[in-house]
Amino acid sequence: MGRVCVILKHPDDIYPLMKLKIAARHAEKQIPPEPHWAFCYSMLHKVSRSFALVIQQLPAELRNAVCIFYLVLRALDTVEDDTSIPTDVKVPILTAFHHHIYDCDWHFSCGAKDYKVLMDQFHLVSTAFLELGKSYQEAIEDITKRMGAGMAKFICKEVETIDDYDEYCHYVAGLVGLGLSKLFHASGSEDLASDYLSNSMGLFLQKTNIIRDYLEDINEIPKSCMFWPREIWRKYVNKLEDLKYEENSEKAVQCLNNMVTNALMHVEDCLKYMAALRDPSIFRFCAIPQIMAIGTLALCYNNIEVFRGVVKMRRGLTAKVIDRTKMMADVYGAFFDFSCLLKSKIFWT
Ligand code: IN0
Repeated sequence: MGRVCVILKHPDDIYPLMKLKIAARHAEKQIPPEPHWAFCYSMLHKVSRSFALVIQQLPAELRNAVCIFYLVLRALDTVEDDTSIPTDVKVPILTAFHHHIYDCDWHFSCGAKDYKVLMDQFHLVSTAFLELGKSYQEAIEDITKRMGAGMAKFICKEVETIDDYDEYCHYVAGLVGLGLSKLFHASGSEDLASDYLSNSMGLFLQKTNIIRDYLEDINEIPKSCMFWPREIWRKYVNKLEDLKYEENSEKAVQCLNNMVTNALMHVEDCLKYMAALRDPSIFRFCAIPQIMAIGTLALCYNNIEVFRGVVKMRRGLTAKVIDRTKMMADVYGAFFDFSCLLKSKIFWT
């Protein structure tokens, strides 16, 4: 469907879409004057788009810490994802990344497009990192260390069991939750959340990405790692790639629904985590990605298109979520609505 058709079908998307566009333009004008901070914020806008807007609304000190945390994680991710780096080169970079962030002379060229620029200019991220308060630096260092070690452990390792799946997601996303909770606490705005609930926040987002990105990941050349656990897909097919073939459509959708059901187990923890937040801007920062995730899961459920192309929430709906998420009642409302949509797609036999 073309863009105009989508808008004609959803005319009430227009107002939030325009509001988002204006907010994005305003945010891009607010880039700080110091060159290293200017680089970090313009990079943030390039790699995260709408999410950058929500970061921008955080209180100043916390905003800087989250911006740097986000870029450090993206850089770590770029190293992990670059299949052209031999394992014996990659592992020491991943495991020593928490030292590299303190070293303004360190750099390693890899990745492509915006990510290549991020890696080539990484000294600007380090310069900004060194200006953060000690407690922010320590939280970022600790998570970078644990995540790098976890990524190194999972290089070339198949995700066999559901426990492996939870462990991998812990390293790449659960730890982000633990780190953010520490940053929120360090800013003085929030109580320190439990590690368990913080981890669930990350797992819910990451599992949604892994489900949505099946086709992109399986078609990647050279072959990239796959994160759907064998313990789930082996009930439906012999090889994970068999899910994309038309003759296996019925099995593929059953497997997909099993994956979605697994991700939904984290919802209760996520709602508990968000209900405990006090600062309205921190609340929005956490709630918007979570609502996008439950929306994406509802869209993916029972949907063969996951194995045929890209399944994504329409831009207008994303704009609406950003515009309308203000307090916990909005989160409960959105989770309720998307759960009803998902329930309507269950085939009762
Ligand atoms: C994130 C998370 C994120 C935000 C808020 C609270 C969180 C608590 C626990 C874990 C993660 C939390 O949100 C972003 C959202 C994002 O980047 N959205 C993209 C869309 C996309 O598809 O890439 C956008 O452009 O809007 C997120 O996905 N991750 C992330 C990374 C770093 C930080 Cl500091 C926060 C990535 C991931 C892997 C899910 C943790």
